[in-house]
Amino acid sequence: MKALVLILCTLISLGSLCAKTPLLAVDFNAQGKGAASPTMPGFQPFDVSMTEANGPVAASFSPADNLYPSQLGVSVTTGKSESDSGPVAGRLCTVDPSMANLPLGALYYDAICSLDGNPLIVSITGLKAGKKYTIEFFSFTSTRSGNQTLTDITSGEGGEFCAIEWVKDFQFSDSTPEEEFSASLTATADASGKVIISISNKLGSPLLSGFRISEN
Ligand SMILES: [Ca+2]
Repeated sequence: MKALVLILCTLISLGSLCAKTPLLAVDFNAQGKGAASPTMPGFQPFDVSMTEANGPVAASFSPADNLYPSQLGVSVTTGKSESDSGPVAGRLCTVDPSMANLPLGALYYDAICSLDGNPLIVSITGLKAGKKYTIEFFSFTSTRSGNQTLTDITSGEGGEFCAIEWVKDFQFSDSTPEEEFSASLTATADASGKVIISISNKLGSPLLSGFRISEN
């Protein structure tokens, strides 16, 4: 009986680990023409101008964990490194109305985009040095198909990677899984508490609708 209770407790604690509250969830919102989509509940807005801007564009956010002493910084640019100054902009994304059936469907109405076809470089600062994090990325637009690879380049070299692939005229239904247009990878923060992710798209310029980051 004791052993059974022990096993149950272990399973419950493992389950709660998996369901950890994200440290930060960001919804990129295109601002400037027409109406930007509402911010997905549970996410914080990162407003991006529809006008072309040289990166990095940056914003800071309060982490959902008071053990973090400072704000988390998020910056996005295009090129090969976080300090490159390629052009980025917010873009409204046309989505199938049935996408609203997805639990995170509201994320996909706009995105931050690379305008020159080079990879989007996303850096997140204010993390714990040497700590592992899981980052979930969300991307979709029905104006064009995408085949994106997301690579951890925190160390300066290509580390762990994941992929998001979509077809522009995909019809959504109640049974479309949430993870259909998302992918996640594990990244370890460097000595300064930073992770850097590179997003490339075989079918055109890469885009990112939003992301969530959680401690492992
Ligand atoms: Ca948005």
